[in-house]
Amino acid sequence: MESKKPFYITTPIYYPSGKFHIGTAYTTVAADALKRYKLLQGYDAYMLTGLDEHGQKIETVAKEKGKEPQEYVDQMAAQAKKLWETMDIKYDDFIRTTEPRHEKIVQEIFDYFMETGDIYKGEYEGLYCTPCETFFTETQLVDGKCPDCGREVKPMKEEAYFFNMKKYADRLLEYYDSHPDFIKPDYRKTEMINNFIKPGLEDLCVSRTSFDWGVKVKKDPKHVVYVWLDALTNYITALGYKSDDDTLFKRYWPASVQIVGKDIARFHLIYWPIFLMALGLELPKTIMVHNWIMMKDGKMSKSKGNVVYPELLIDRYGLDATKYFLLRSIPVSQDGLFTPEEFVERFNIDLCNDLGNLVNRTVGMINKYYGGVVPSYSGDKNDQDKDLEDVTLNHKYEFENKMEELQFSNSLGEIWGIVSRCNKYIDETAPWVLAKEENKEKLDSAMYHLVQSIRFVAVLLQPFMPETAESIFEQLGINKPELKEWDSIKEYHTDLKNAKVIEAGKPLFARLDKEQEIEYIKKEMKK
Ligand code: ME8
Repeated sequence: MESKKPFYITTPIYYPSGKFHIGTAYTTVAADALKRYKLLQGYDAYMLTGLDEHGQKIETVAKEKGKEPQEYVDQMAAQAKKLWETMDIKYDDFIRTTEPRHEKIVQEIFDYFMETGDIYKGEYEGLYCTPCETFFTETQLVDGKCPDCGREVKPMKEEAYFFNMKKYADRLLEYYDSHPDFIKPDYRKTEMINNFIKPGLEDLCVSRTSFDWGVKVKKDPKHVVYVWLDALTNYITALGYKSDDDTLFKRYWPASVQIVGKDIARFHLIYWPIFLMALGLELPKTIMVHNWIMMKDGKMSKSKGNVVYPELLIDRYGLDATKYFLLRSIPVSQDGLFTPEEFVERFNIDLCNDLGNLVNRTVGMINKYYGGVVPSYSGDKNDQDKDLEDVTLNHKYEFENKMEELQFSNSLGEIWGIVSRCNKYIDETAPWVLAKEENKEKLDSAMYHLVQSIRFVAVLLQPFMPETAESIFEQLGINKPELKEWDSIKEYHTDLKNAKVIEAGKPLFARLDKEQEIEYIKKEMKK
């Protein structure tokens, strides 16, 4: 294990303020796919997720439910872990900000910043949005409301500690400049510079006295640490930073990829790197900001009755189809849209027609013409075969590039590029005609090439749709582990000797009745 290169991936830690919907699940599903991809490539990939359990918002929600905050977050933590288990998320650690291992280090970090002078005492007067736990100035408001969530803000004044952000603004800009991979996609960097840094970075208020559900400032316990300073440090406290055992920190920090949604980009692209600079630590290699999954009528919200929970889709359509839709639906440059129509359409077209039929037809033909045994290949390829080889390798190459850019939807698009080319290849070669003409050489080559290209599809699909990938391997009779590995698709040709497809191919996905399923999803959403 030590010889493998470490690759540390984090998701944001979620607010346990309610049940997670498909939008919130997105970040974690994406991180999980990235982790599986890096494992496939031979990295020692380590993934962290968890819960952001402090702050006024959580205190209020707990009260509304008639519970003590700790009792409430304990219950929510169990619920979150259960969802990740249902979704087969392979996280390595689940941090909760109420754990002593985290709270103790947050206090030490706060003390340290007081000692270095990065944190100083002052008085805060401003407009506060409770759900977002953020102060705003008049000019930052949109129509007099919170620019992030659109809710009412109220005037508040309190003695508070501040973090000297201004001091670091130039260093941050220089860092952005000299580290082109730090922010992905690139346009988020421009947003940060133009919207927040250039207009002048304000010092950040990092303590509160108006409530006490949080980490107490050790030297001034009527203050609790601002929930964002508390929360952001989870990425290092989970690794044992400043603790008696910092083995994980030494191994995995700096993070390779930190994935966050667009609403929390500012906290991760400005405050987080500045806190790290102030601690004298290295910055993460890449922070990836993704767009959101939206509904036709805007954001998902209980009050609108337009919320889709992952369980609804998983129970009826399976985990892989749900993951596929999530990862396929958010483009790099804009929000993705969930509609029941689009979900059912993608299921029927991408999964049943394109992928499912391809595997099914191929297995069927090998059974029919070869009694199930994949024919060997004489090496005498024609133009169609050569083209299929080139297109397959090219999509694989592009897949790698897109994964490097953390463009999950486009990466899946590359896999489907191979799928479409295979379907076209079947039409072009018309194996049933070759069989009739007894053109054995060409038929051998066609079946062999289809199996190889579908094998590429299955290898590349493993991080995203592991069950489907396994089912494809099984149907093609590819049992040898080395034929499922990343290295096995370095080159097109591999030894398929003894591969025997299953006797009766099973459809990977059963076609949905469009009208009926759209109705079903709509009805369940209203519940
Ligand atoms: O922000 N589509 O937690 P959170 C895609 N506790 N992603 C979405 C989404 C949607 N419709 N709705 C939410 C917090 N998300 C903080 C993080 S980290 C130190 C602290 C994403 O529970 C959102 O962008 O509000 C974020 O990445 C994640 O869900 C958790 O959001």
